[in-house]
Amino acid sequence: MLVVLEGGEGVGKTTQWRQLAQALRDAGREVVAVREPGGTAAGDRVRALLLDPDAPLTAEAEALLFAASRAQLVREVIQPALARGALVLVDRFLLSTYAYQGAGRGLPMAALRSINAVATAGLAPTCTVLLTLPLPEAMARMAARGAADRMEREEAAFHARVAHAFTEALSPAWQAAHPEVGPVCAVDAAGPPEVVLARCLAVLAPWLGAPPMSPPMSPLMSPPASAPSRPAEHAACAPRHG
Ligand code: Z5A
Repeated sequence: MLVVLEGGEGVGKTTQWRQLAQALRDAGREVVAVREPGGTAAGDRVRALLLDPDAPLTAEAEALLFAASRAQLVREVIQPALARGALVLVDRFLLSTYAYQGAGRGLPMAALRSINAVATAGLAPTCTVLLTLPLPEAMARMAARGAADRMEREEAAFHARVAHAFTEALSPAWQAAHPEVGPVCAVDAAGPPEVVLARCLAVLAPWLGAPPMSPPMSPLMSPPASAPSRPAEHAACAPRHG
């Protein structure tokens, strides 16, 4: 399984990425948790360049650098981990490129899809969990955190375009037109981290099925009674709140 966590900045995605990895490990799964950009020695150098506020980049160079980091991560980490049966949990993936470089920067989607088909080697996520939070609330979380990187310093209109693109990705029509992104499931990111974690696990339950090892199983890992044993179609992850 390749599980991706997505969302605009300030939604608490990285907090959930850590907690989700731990919850799945506690349930006996081998979890490889990586973040984009980065996750490899080369990718971490690319990440430093991409986030450096003192290194201006053209939109095209930025898109190619994100794709370069992804190409390295897919081949060096993700493919080998999937081949041995591990669950790979990625903090951001292809959908971020579509939202930030496509909607945010205004680069042509056809070009982004083309370079990223090379970067991902055709690998589509099993499921993308999209954390949602009203923009002002997300911005308040970021402001409370302090220092902003190059992307976070973009103007409010840029972040609004990104947020709109993420919302658009939740529509069945958008997902049908972008099969390389796989199913995208919304999770309400409001509330304490442990509540958000429970929502993430509930949304993933149809894919996770039974844990590979016998109990102890966290109550959070219990699939809801109504959850199908496997995802039949994208509608299986209709947005769930509360
Ligand atoms: N990017 C791109 O443009 N194109 C691409 O293809 C890819 C990425 C892959 C990566 O930066 C940047 O690259 C990102 C998109 C772009 N830029 N932006 N802007 P990053 O990895 O450094 O940052 P990030 O991905 O945006 O996430 P983050 O900084 O980790 O923020 P976050 O996802 O919101 O996570 P957080 O650190 O867990 O939470 C933010 C704050 O809220 C923090 O102080 C937490 O303590 C707090 N928090 C977390 N959860 C809660 C709850 N539940 N309640 C209250 N407060 C909370």
